[in-house]
Parts: sequence; structure tokens; C-alpha cells
Amino acid sequence: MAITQLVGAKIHRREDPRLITGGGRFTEDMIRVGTLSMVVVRSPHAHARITGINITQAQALPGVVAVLTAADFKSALSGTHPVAPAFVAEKHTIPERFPIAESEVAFQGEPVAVVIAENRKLAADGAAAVEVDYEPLPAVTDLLKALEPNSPKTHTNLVDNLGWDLAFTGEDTVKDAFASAEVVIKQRILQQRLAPTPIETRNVRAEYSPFDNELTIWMATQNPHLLRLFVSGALGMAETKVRVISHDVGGGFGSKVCPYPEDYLVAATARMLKRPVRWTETRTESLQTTTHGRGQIFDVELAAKRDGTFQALKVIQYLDVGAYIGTFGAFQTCACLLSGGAYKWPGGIAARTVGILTNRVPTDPYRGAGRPEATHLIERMVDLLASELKMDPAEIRRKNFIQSSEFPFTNNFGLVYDSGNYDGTLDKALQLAGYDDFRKRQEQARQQGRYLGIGLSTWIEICGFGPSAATAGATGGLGLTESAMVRVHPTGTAQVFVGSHAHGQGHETTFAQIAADTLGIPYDSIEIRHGDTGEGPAFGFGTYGSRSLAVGGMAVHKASGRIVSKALKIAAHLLEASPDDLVFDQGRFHVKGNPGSAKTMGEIAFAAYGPSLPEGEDHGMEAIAYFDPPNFVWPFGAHICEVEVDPATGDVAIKQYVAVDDCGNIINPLIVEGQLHGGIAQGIAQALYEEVVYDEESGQLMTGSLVDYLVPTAAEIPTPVLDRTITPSPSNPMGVKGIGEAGTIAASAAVINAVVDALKPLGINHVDMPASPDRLWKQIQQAQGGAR
Ligand code: MCN
Repeated sequence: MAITQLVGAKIHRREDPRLITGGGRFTEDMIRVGTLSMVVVRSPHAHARITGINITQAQALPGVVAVLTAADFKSALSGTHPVAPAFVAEKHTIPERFPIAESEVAFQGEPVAVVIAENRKLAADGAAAVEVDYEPLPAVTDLLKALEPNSPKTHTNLVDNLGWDLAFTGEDTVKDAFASAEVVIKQRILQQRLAPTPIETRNVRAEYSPFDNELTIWMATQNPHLLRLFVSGALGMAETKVRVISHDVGGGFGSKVCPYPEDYLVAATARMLKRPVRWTETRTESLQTTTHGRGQIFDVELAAKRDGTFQALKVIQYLDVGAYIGTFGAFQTCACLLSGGAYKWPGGIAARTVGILTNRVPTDPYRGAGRPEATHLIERMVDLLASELKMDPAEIRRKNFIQSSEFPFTNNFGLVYDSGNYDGTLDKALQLAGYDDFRKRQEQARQQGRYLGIGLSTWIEICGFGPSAATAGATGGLGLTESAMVRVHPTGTAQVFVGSHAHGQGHETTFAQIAADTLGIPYDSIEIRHGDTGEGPAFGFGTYGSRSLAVGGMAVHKASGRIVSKALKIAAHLLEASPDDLVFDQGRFHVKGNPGSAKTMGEIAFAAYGPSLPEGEDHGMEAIAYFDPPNFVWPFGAHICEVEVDPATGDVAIKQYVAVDDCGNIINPLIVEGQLHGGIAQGIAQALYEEVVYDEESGQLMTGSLVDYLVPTAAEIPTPVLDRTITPSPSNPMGVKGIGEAGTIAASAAVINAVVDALKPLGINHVDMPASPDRLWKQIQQAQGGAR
């Protein structure tokens, strides 16, 4: 295979043999003699005052080395939990959060003490022996009631439960459009809380070396450099004295982006005790204390003309932020900014977000973060309008799409969609799904008492975070760029160190494809290294927001390009030619018209470390690049789901799932398809299965195990039919867009629209998620006149 064909090739992931044969390097697998184990004593209450902690009995147990409470960490850790973006602080309240509760707990599972022992079982025995006296306080459990003046407060020192209240655009924006609208549709749309549930739960292991005052932390994170920044700051250590290593990570889906209390507690304890300390989350702890996603209520109004032309939109987002504001929890407000979807809104969009504190675990980004919510709300509203106007859902979408000739397109909030062809993906998807034929099949099925439905979701997404100027406000002034460092060794093999950090996305394969093509070095001679702050560029921003290719991959491309520029000069020197007369082709430099005179990249690398260099040229073959894109990237697509609902049981069977997506130019179609499979599975999971449930009275988590929190298995998820169009992005030199979240962003709307379409003969025109059999059965019973 020619080197230049690697980008775009369907190459199997080089990570897979290691991962599927048990060769992964996960933090939990690391064994180091003398390592202590930490178990966290957690609050059983959603809200309570701590009136006393008795550690005497626990301390006396065999193998227990230390029992520590907030007081013990006061001098070891400074600062409170970091929160971004800045508007949160400007608009209202950020409750202070120390990693371990001092006098009051605000959600079930909040840490109140830690027990460190010679092994995990002894630490668990110790934790069971810690006696904590609580005075239970009323818990805030209902999102909207929490806003009422007489509601209990999430924390006793708060005057209300408002995290923030921000109008991105006021109601005035749409006043005229609504006043003159021929038709107005209103709907409340729920986004249930979800638990990200990565297969590898969180874990941290820390070792402190007192002689050189160095701390090494091994952990499952999506974001090693940011973790180093936060932990070194809290411990009052120089960033250079803390090293975060994160080898293989078994998924994260956004939940391993932010820092957690245990990250600080393990690090501080290792330093205090001068012994290695480890902590691994149990599955129940994961469901209880790892940040949740979604947890929102939207009140939406759509104004349109009778011919189906959209005019204006009003959106209010009520967002359950939980007991503390998550580090990136407010990012989910981007649902407001993208609520217009793939369509034009000449009469404007009024969007307001209200962040509400409750006595539950904080919410933070979960795959899609704000964008699945935006897609779900607008795609539901479009179907409701189509139904009201008796229009075809595909036709009404086409009528309002931003046209391919209108890109770059500035949306109602000033965001610039880079490129798109929304009709293209929809047309292809309709054809693949046999849409024209479907209505006939549906009618025949209805005559037999069967309920078939079809649902469309024409989604768009903002991703590839992102331009540092635009993201500085959200990151405490740092902005978001991404880095890569390429090192070509004298033998011509290369290492590429990247600041992004794959945890299932296959960067070791795709980034090697980019480097191989750009450097002209064989794919097998390129190693991609990530997840260790002790090597590579000084800073990286991690993997989330489908940014790694569009930002990090471009840094690989840029750094590799710098190597090629240097190699060109050395090649010219070796060939005694002018650089302008050289051609670089298939990893070889030769004089134009004389391919026989070539020098390979390997030969040039060897020469780069030797005595014969062009005048003024440095030795070595190393380059660092940071890529700061001029804009975000905007992938899009059309998903179509066909379902059959059994009215006797409320069960939904997915008969067919078609997805035609466009993520610009593609590095590896196999990996893109894999990302779509996983993403679609998570969107279907939200539509039909998963929901975090808390007891409404006490705030106790009711879904604390995988028996209660229903993650679907492969048996429930259909194999989707996938296809694509390619509309390159102008925001980066390779024309790529992200794909890591696309499936999740699109799928829930397609499934729910299909369920509603199926149940239309019963007069049902909206269904909340998850559309579980019991919920649907009750709705069907009610629709049929049965009082359930
Ligand atoms: N790719 C490509 N061509 C494109 C777009 C992407 O070949 N045009 C490839 C990339 O090179 C990369 C992969 O597809 O190997 C995903 O790239 P990208 O869209 O840039 O997304 P990220 O790598 O930044 O991954 C983040 C994204 C997010 S936000 C979540 S959440 C998520 C996801 O990826 N969590 C995952 N996919 C996951 N997959 C697994 N297995 N586990 C998770 O936790």
C-alpha cells in the first residue's frame, strides 16, 4: 500500500489486539508492594448536618493506617472545586466545595471520611467502623419546586437554589414573530438524568517521593494535563513536580474530564503518609458519585406559518446542576445556542437557561453534552408542527433547512456553521430507509392492529473545541488548543506525543495514519504516545467534545509538516540541490525530473544527527506544534429509525436504524463507523432504557446498581445501516470534522419520533424518555380510555 493512501484507509485499530487479549495497562492492574488502599466513608443522606464523627473504633482495627476527616485535609489541600465558565459566577451562586464534607453533606455519597489500610478489605472494614452522627435535613429533589421561595435549600447557607439564570437572548427578540405567527406549538420536553457508566470505573493511585518532592499519579482520566494543573494547585506544588500518567482508560463518555474529590484525597494522603495510596470506585459508587449527564426540562414554543415555514423559537432550559456546580456543568447550556438545529429562524430565537441546585450528585458533560438535548428538542418540535399541519416530516425539514449555498452560515447566536449539505444526508437516508414505501407498509400494519412508526432526526453539532479566543471564557482564560510533538530518531522511526488522550477512540491508529502520510514514514514505524504529562509537549487539553482529530490531529499534521520542512533543507544539502528543486513523494525527496536521486526520510533523519548539516541548521529531528483552529467544526447528518410498538406490553422493537452522517474528510472509515455504532447505542439507551432515579422524598438514589440502571446489551441494540456524505470543513487543513458524539446526539430524537409516529392513531403525540414499556403501556392505556 502506498504511503500516501493511509489517510482514508479502513485500517484495523492497532490498539485492539492489546485490549481484547487482556494486554491493556489499566491503573487497577498495577501492583506495587507497600501500596495502601483507600475506602471512602460516604453520606447515606441526601442532605444532613454532620454532628459528630467517631473514628476511635476504626483506627484500632488491624491493618488500618489512618482515618482522616475534613479537618485532617484542611492544611493539605487548598481551594475549592473549579467551576467554568465564568458566567456562572457572574449570574448567581457557586456553593463552595471542599473535597470532603466538613459540617454538612449535600448529596448521597458525598465523602465524609477516608480510611487508609494495608489492603482494600481492611480499609472497607475500617470504613464500616467509622461512626458518623447526622442530623437529617430536608432534601431538594424536585427541579421546578426547588425554585419556589419556600423550598428547602440545597445547602443551609444558601438563600435560594438558583445556580444561574441567564437569558442568551431576551423574549423581545421573538415578540413580533410570535404575535404574527399563524401557528404556535408548545411542548415541555424532558431530558432524564443519565449515568455515563464507563466499563472501567474511576481509580487513582499516587506515590510521593519526599526526597525530591515529586508526586506521581496514575489514574483513569480523559484529561491528564488539566488534572495535573488542578491537583498541583490544590496541593500547593509546582506543576513540574506532579506527573499524571493515564495509560489505557476503559471509556469515560465525558465523565472523566473533570477533577473529583478522590483525585485530591488520594494525592494528599500519599503525600501525608509518604506511602503509595490507591482507590478504585465500586460500581455503586460510580452510579452514585461519578457526575451524571442531562437532567433537564425544556419549555419550548415554536412559531410558524401555515405552509410550514419556521418563524421563531422560545426555549427555557431548567438544568439540574446537582448539589455543586460541576466543573464543566454549565457547558450543557449550549443546548440553548444550538436549539435552532439545521434550520433557519427569521423571527429569532429567545433562549434562557436556569441552573438549579438540588441534593443530587452534580451533572457535567456526558457524551454530546447539550447537543443531544438541542437535537431532541428541536426534532420533537419539528415533528409536532408537521403533525399539526399534516405535513410530511421530511418535507417540512427540507423546507426550512439552511441551504448548502448559504454556508458559512451565522446562526441566531452568532455561531458560524462552517459547511454543510443537509439535503444531501437526508435524501440518502430516506432512500436507504425505504421511506417512500414505508407509509404503505404502515397503513397495512395498522389494518392488522400493528403499530409501526418512522422517526427522523436531522442533526447538527458544534464540536472540535476549539478556538482559544472563543473558549477562553469557558476555561478560566486558558482557551483550548491542542499539541503534538514529533520526534524522528536517527534510524527513521518516529514517536508522536499528543496532548489529547484517547480512551476508546483509536487515536493510536488514526494519528499514526496522519503522521505516516505527512512524514512519509511507514505506518508501522510510527508510535503514538499520550496520557503522560512527564513526556511530550508541556500542555495538552485532553479528549472530549469530539475535538481530538479536528484540533489534536491537526497538531500532529502541523508538527509533522515542520519535520518535512526541515528534512527538505537537509535533503537539498545532501543532494547538492536547491530546496525549490526538490519533490517530496512517498517518503522520498528527489530532484525534479530525477527520481533516481532520492533520499528517504530515514536517510535524512540519520544525517540530521550527524556532522553534515546545511549552514545554520540545528541537529536533530524534533518539532512541536500547537493547533488553534479558526472556528469550531460542524458535522451533521440524518438518522431514521423504524419501530414497532406492542400496545399490549408497551414494548418497542427497533426494526431498522439508518444513519447518514457527514464528518468531512475521513481518516479511518472503520473507526468512524465504530464511533457511530457506540454513539447510536447510547442514544437508543437514553430513548428507551436508561434513567437515574432518586426517591422524591428522601433524595436516595434508587438506581444504584446495574440491575436497576438499565444499560442495554448488544441484544437490544440493532446493527445500524450506515452511509455518509463528505463536506470538508474549511476550519482545518485536512477538512475534517468530529464524529465521537454524533450517534448519541442524533439517536434519541429519531427513536422517540418513531415511537410517537407509531402511536399516532391512538391520539398520542408526545412521549417522554425513557420510553420504557411501563411508561408507554400506561400512556397507551390512558389513550384507549383505560384509567391507569
Ligand atoms: N475520525 C476520523 N475521521 C473523521 C472524524 C473522526 O477518522 N472525520 C476518527 C478520529 O481520528 C478518532 C475518532 O474518529 O480516532 C474520534 O474522533 P473525534 O470525533 O475527534 O472524537 P475524539 O477522539 O475527541 O473523542 C471524543 C468523543 C467523545 S466527546 C466521547 S464522549 C466519546 C467518544 O469520543 N467517548 C467515548 N467516543 C468514545 N468511544 C469510546 N470507546 N469510549 C468513550 O468513552
